[in-house]
Amino acid sequence: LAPGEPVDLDNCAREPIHVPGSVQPHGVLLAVSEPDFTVEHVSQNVVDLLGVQVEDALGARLEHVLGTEAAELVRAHVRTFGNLRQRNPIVVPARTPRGRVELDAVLHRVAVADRTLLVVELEESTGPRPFSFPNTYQAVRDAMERLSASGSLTELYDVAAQEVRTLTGFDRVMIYRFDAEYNGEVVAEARRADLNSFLGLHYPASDIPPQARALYEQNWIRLIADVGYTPSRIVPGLDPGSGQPLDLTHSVLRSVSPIHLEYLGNMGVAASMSISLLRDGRLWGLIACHHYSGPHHPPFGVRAAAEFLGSSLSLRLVARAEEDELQAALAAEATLVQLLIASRDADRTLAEALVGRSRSDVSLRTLVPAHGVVVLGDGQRQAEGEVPDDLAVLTTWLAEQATDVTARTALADQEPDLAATLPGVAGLLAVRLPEDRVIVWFRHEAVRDVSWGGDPQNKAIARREGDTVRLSPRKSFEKWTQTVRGQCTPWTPQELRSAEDLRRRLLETLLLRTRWALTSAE
Ligand code: BLA
Repeated sequence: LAPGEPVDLDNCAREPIHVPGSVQPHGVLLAVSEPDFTVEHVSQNVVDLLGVQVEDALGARLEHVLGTEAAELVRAHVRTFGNLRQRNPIVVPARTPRGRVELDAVLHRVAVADRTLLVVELEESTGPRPFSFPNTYQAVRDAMERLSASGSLTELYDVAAQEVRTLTGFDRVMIYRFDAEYNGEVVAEARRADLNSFLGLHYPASDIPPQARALYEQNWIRLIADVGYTPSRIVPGLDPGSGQPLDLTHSVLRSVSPIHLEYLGNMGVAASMSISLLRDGRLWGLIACHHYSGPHHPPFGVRAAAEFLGSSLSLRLVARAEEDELQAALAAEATLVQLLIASRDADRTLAEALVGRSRSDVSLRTLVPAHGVVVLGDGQRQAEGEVPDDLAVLTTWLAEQATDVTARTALADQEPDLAATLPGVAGLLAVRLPEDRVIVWFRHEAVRDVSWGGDPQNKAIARREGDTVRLSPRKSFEKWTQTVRGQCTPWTPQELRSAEDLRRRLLETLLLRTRWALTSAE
């Protein structure tokens, strides 16, 4: 940290979480060269799991560390499959200080300077029930059936939370959905009966910084089996050739940010897992899982099944969202056509034709719901609903705007001088047409309460220690209710598109009207 550099949440965003230099100690990481399988990096806990000293492992062949049978299985697997990550895990027998055990070997390749290393991560695969394969398979099949049968969006979320909880055995499973600014909301929850509910709670974007979200778009699942763990260092820390640390983006044992561990500790969480929910490759939410009673370690196969449910949920939600968007677009188009027909009434001005009881039974407020709408032009004012009396400042302001369609949702905040002249108006959507014609929709304030899981203003506690920064997450997650005032219900993307479409197509109407005027003048 440079002297004078501010200590704030940007420091969070700069933590390089993909290269922590260590792993969680519930498994062992080995990075080997190909094709000879010489161990180039190993996590220090190799001695605990396999009874092999770090110095004996480094530079040795994989068979010396894992035994011939396990190494051969890895070798055969790597020879057979191109996309290793889609074929995980392979079960290998290994000699350990506690005798022969079955381990899950999870494989992927990582680029190191001009070559790649094969990363082998080993975890004990024998979990207690309900983690056996037949149970997992049944659970996934049942879960898929229930997902398919669920009707509404809410039901879809609920079923997904419930099914992931059944599968993984976490105390609490939440569907966490981001808004456009990456603040999040718990939209569904399945939990142990004695726990209090987090449903409906909001959390600020800074709880999951941007580089973490970017990593979660690449690697779709992460487990923190024991929040109180001591990281196991990877030796050597830097690749001797390139001087670079091992990139753990796709590692399943990656040690997580200490700030986040503190956050979970403050929340009373003993183990955590989250699964990415994606739309077109972008993160739209997470399935977030908590365990409170102690460490929790569902084996890789169960995590993979949960990840699979997560991607099915994403696909279903995308399909549903697209269907909803299509319906809204079709409805808007039907309204627009009627408005355009009305606008071509040669006996009336544009304002009269669009507002007032025209031949059509739709109005501008069918296209864009609002408390009031006004059309100005040809020296006229035609209003419907609640429209302020004095629009002089508004028309001047609109004429100065850079774009022909302008939207505001918090007018008093965004344009205080203008807002002062428009009593009762919190938001507006305006369309500018040639010759000072305008269409403006007005919305009142929509007061709403937002429940936060802790005061979002109290984001982080940051302090400087010499030339480093110590950041701590907030300590309190007590429900904190914020009353949002001064804002209207947001203009939806469809409503904004409708305004754009209306403008574009009214330009044709106006052209027609000019021709009529010329013809009748002749
Ligand atoms: C990561 N923060 C995360 C993750 C979640 C949350 C789900 C993903 C890792 C995981 O699965 O545990 C946040 N967890 C939540 C939220 C809920 C929950 C909102 O259960 C709600 C119920 N966090 C901070 C601050 C910083 C920060 C101030 O509060 C930065 C200074 C950082 N959060 C942070 C980092 C990660 C993270 C760095 C990445 C952890 C990693 O993957 O290494």
